[in-house]
Amino acid sequence: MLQGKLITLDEFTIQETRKFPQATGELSSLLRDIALAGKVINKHVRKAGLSDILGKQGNTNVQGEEQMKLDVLANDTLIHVLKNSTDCAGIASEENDDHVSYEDTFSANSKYVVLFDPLDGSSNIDVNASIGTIFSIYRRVSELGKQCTEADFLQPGSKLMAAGYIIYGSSTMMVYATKISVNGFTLEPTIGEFCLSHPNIRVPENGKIYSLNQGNTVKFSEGMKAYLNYCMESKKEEGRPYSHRYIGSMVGDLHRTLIKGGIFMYPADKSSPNGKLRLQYECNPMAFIVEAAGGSASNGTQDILDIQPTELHQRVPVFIGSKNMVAKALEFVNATEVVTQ
Ligand code: P6P
Repeated sequence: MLQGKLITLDEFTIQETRKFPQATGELSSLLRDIALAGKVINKHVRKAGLSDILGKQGNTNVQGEEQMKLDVLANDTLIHVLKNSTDCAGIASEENDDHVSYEDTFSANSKYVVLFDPLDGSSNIDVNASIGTIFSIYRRVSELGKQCTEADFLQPGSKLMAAGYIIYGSSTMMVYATKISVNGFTLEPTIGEFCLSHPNIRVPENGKIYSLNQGNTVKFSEGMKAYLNYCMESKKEEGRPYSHRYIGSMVGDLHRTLIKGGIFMYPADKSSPNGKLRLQYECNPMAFIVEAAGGSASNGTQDILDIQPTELHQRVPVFIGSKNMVAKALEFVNATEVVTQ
């Protein structure tokens, strides 16, 4: 609510478009389509406990992960809505082996492609914890009028035009970033519109929360173990010991980090040398959002957004959040000798 008036997502994106005379409104239209898909998914998530939509689909996805019924519904919804968009040439999804190129003339002449994790954190569906849809929007590099190519979907995060997520939590919010700013919109269910509720989100440079699956500690590097000890060391003047918060849903953990500050990590470990999270539709969009809000995102040695993808479903370690906390974590992780406290 700004100056007592609700600003809808559409009104906001139109205002933003007006700032760029050369803008065509295609990106705004694509964001509207993604928001529509989010509203449809939200409808099913909100009543999941009452309809036969909970539980497992009975098959596994390209990741070898058991698909939840809502995963499949969310994936199908996004593919269908974006196929009918006039601004999307094709998609890639966590749930699909390969990218999908839309063949109708409108789509083939569209200049954007979209990658998404349709329902991240789906293991939380049955226990009613926050889950989310994560999306990335790139300008295609293949020729307009032709089919999309793999290269369209293997661009580094630094080439992103926009990225965002929809979090199905205590309220349903859509947060998206361009290189200019990060803004959050809360779904007002009585009018079915996402309305501006968190203008110009900035990540605090420092925070008091560290977030990771501490159950993996025995498999971490010595540097990573040293950093965890640092987090738990009681240094009141530096706000330590930090609090540990971990939902096991990247969107939930990252949304808290974006709003309150802190650091979220999914490091490499002995059994997962590249960590668990996927570069193209989890880490890159989240890194784009967090860095646009003034935070940092690294794989431990390189800015996430600078990584040149080689495979659609590749995984990367991730350290993301408040700039100063990420810097401190990397000091420990990359130390050649034990960092003093
Ligand atoms: P773990 C959910 O399955 C997910 O992809 C992310 O949303 C989440 O951050 C991570 O995996 C949780 O993984 O190994 O801690 O259960």
